[in-house]
Amino acid sequence: MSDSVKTLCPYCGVGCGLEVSPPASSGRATHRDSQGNPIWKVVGDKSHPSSKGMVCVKGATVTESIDKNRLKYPMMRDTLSESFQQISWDEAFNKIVERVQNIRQNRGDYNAICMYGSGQFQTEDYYIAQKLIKGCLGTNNFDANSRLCMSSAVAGYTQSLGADGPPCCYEDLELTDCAFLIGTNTAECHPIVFNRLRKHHKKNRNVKMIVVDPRCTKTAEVADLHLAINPGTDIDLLNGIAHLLMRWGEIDSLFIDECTQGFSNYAQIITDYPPEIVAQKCGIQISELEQAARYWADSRKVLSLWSMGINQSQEGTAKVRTLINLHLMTGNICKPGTGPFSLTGQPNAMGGREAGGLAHILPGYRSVKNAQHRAEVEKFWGLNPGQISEQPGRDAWSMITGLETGEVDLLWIAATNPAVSMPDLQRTKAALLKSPFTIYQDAYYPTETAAYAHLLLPAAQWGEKTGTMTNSERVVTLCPKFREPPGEAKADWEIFAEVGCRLGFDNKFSFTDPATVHTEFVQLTHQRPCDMEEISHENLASNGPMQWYDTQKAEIEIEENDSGFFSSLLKGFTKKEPLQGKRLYTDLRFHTEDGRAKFAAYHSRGLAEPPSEEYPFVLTVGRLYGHWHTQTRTGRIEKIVKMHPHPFIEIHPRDAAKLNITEGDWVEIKSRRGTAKFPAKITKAITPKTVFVPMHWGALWAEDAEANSLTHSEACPISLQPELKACAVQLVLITSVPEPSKESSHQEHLPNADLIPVSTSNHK
Ligand SMILES: Nc1nc2c(c(=O)[nH]1)N[C@H]1C(S)=C(S)[C@@H](COP(=O)(O)OP(=O)(O)OC[C@H]3O[C@@H](n4cnc5c(=O)[nH]c(N)nc54)[C@H](O)[C@@H]3O)O[C@H]1N2
Ligand SMILES: Nc1nc2c(c(=O)[nH]1)N[C@H]1C(S)=C(S)[C@@H](COP(=O)(O)OP(=O)(O)OC[C@H]3O[C@@H](n4cnc5c(=O)[nH]c(N)nc54)[C@H](O)[C@@H]3O)O[C@H]1N2
Ligand code: SF4
Ligand SMILES: [Mo]
Repeated sequence: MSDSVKTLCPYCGVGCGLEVSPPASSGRATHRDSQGNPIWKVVGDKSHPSSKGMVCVKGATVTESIDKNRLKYPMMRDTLSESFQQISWDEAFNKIVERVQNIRQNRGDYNAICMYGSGQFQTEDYYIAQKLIKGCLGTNNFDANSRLCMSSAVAGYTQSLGADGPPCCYEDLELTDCAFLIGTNTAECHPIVFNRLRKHHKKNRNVKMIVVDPRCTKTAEVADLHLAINPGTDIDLLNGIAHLLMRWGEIDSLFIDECTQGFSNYAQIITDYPPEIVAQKCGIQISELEQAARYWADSRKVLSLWSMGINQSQEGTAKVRTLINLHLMTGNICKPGTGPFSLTGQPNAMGGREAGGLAHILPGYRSVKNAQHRAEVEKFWGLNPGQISEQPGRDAWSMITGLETGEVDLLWIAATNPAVSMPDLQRTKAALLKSPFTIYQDAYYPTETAAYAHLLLPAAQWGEKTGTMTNSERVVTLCPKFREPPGEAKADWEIFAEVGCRLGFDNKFSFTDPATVHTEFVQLTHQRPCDMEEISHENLASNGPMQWYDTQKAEIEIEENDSGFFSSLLKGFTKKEPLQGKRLYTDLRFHTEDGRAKFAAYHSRGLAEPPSEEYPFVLTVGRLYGHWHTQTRTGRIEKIVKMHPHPFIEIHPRDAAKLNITEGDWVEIKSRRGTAKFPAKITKAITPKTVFVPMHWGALWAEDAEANSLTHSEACPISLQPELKACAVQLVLITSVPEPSKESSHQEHLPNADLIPVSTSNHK
């Protein structure tokens, strides 16, 4: 495979290495996709440290989608009811510049301009977008779909440990003796992380796996203990475990005294969580709760994994911090095989955080609210002091409300499909319809969001541009360009840079290639917690993937490993289990002012929209193994479509019986905001009084199966992450079966129209 290219899978945050080779490279017949395009070959990259050659079905089939239904040329229309007309890039850039300058003229500043980006950007794309929007335009109105995904983890790490950044690494999956998986369906959503953990679990009988999830997922099926808690009761559970550990004296007093602050308030809070009350609130047995606490108590190395069941909540930050509390209380942090480990959703949401890709942060894990941080970035970018605003910009949802109130004049959406993935879709779509000017920069056409765009910009995607991505364990991988983009598609960063130049900032965007963009970005990480000093395109190309860690602390850990203070705190961890730069905080000092990690004292608040008499069920929304989000790629891959041919609703047999619903019956599901229809899948895998639907079917892929027509926008007040995991719904059996029937293939919905009709009345 000499002509093969090593790269990273462009799907999930596990960040598996792939080796891609041209369609006709091996002398065998060229495989073609259903549209006749030759398919590039993909295998796992055995040399990638994170995945060691493993891939899941998504990585293995990714190239089957890259030539289908691509957006190839800039397209423009004046109003949403017109058809798009192809235009040149020159016209497209002129149009953007004219709009931006008009806004500045009318409003006096650029605060009516918003960019909504994505964890599917490469770091170079993210960085240039920050420089343009936050630097040159002086507005912090850049947010990404990570707001819907990882922002509670970001807030939790930052508040508890002093900085963002998962402290663990994947090797910990093979070193732990108790894996605590909460709000994560790792088997389906982070399959290769799960493979690594599961192998270790199977091989070592003493290793325990606890799964906390209202559904008995593929992950929960193999756990030693599955706690099927009621949605939204995680804080009760975590405080309940802490209560028992405290009662049993199973806490690490030395670690608490030497390395943390705020324990007494927390200790006070957890007195309110005795097992009788907690078990009842969570809907589990007292014995199950005790068993979970027992596993924590008996394990030397507890590793927690979490994702959306924790983050997507009105108390997302509190959930994250309460989970971190347990680690601090038991000293299960800073050591191999232990720690709180968030599983990142998208392939480069981590790089986005490093590059400052949310409305309240700046590159290098800096904060827009911190005057020194702003000054450092202003100086580096050659801007006047005060040019970067001290106000956090609009988060994703407030871009939508800004359209409602007329405060947003231009919305630039790139690499995300909000007309499917945002909460409260009817409201989202109505707001998008009001937008004076929407730019939509995507790799595919059509997508649901294209229906709301005035200007479509064709983006080069994975494999068509060179850039870097960072996975959940802080490993940075170079993703080289291995083919030409279709038509006139351009890399996202090039589009942003060209707009910057045409707005008169040409001296700030005179990059010749993505390697120089990366080099500039890395300088902004210097001496920051995410210092990437040694990482460059050149080094990545010659050394392979590289992990960042705290370069300043790496030395201390080795020198002081054996001193009295450290060895007693480290409780018998010796050089046999060396502390390496692979983990953060191995010197037991955190990025807080006094170096101590902070306990948080939170009571549980439960769901933002609890079930009621009228809406008696809790709806939860999540993912299936084969599909990726809004299906722009996976909906076009035969094998995956066969695997998951249509949407469905999971209902517990007891609830189904009460409503006379039998397997395959069509059910209308209704919330305070909208309705949708699904065939019923009756299964004990779901907790009674809770129902589940997948998030993957937007308006182009099925009729009336949009999960987010039901969800609400209530968010965590700290992270501003919406509670996409739960809302109150009612179920009604549909007696006359709607056409097309549930057997209908997705092909009937496969979008091909030149103009997507804009429907304002999808849901009555
Ligand atoms: N196959 C596939 N993999 C993916 C993706 C994909 O689209 N498809 N997307 C990627 C992205 S961006 C993300 S963010 C991740 C998401 O990865 P996950 O978070 O693992 O996936 P979800 O299915 O969204 O939700 C996880 C679980 O949370 C549970 N849950 C719901 N409410 C609660 C609660 O109140 N408490 C607890 N403890 N659990 C609850 C749900 O039942 C569900 O099983 O997956 C990534 N990987
Ligand atoms: N109810 C509910 N809603 C949810 C969730 C949930 O669990 N429940 N999960 C939330 C989460 S965690 C996430 S991450 C979001 C995901 O939601 P979205 O971000 O809307 O989903 P994707 O389908 O991944 O959209 C990515 C888009 O980027 C395009 N694209 C791919 N590569 C490139 C590129 O290089 N450049 C450009 N310009 N475009 C590119 C793709 O064609 C696609 O249209 O959904 C959120 N919404
Ligand atoms: S686990 Fe994630 S990164 Fe790995 S192949 Fe599957 S989708 Fe890609
Ligand atoms: Mo995500």
